[in-house]
Amino acid sequence: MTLKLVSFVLCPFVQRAVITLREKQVDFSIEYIDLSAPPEWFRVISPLGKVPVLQVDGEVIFESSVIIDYLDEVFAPRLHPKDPLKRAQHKAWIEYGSGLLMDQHAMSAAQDEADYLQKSAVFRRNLSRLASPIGSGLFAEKGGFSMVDAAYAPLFTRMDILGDLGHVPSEADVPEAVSEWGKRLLQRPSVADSVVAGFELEYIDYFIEKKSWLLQRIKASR
Ligand SMILES: N[C@@H](CCC(=O)N[C@@H](CS)C(=O)NCC(=O)O)C(=O)O
Repeated sequence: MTLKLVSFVLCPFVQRAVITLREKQVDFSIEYIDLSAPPEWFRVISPLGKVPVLQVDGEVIFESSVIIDYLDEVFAPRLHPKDPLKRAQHKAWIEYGSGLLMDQHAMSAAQDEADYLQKSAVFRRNLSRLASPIGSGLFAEKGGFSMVDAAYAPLFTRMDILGDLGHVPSEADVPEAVSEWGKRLLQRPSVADSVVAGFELEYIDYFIEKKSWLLQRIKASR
């Protein structure tokens, strides 16, 4: 079976699939495209014009949650919970995590202070809701790592970069259970290996080019 992932170098949704493939030790190739000028072949195969796209022997799958579900069905070890109710709950929280990734992007891309403050409040409010499923043990799985971990790790990769740059939400703003979870995920080799070398700089440059209020401010203060 030949697996090819179509990616944009900074995309957190692609990163979910990369982490899953690394956890399962499955060989795959990856092709990075420029989303601001996508190649014609990508327009043809991607109905939504979005990455990730996974090509399995040339057949196309899109939407990160569908891709990771497929990978979980086909390759061991199983990362979703066996119990159908718990699995459904994890999938629901993975969907919630997709919204959080969008909130995080919106906050980083905000063009002025007022917009930033509004987007950052939404991000922090939505982030704090994670304290409940973490606190109840919903995300704890016997194997130590589950699909919900793979789906949320990209959020923490970006929070970690912003945190290193001195950005809020600081530790004080993030429920402890959430930041502890993030720290644990970032130590996982599959997560550390899920982005390109020099990712941090690419991430910063991307948002500076997009005239991000936050990143420009951080850059100016360094
Ligand atoms: N719901 C999608 C979201 C994917 C997504 O938003 N990808 C972004 C890059 S991170 C994209 O391809 N954007 C291009 C566009 O919207 O035109 C998924 O989970 O795969």
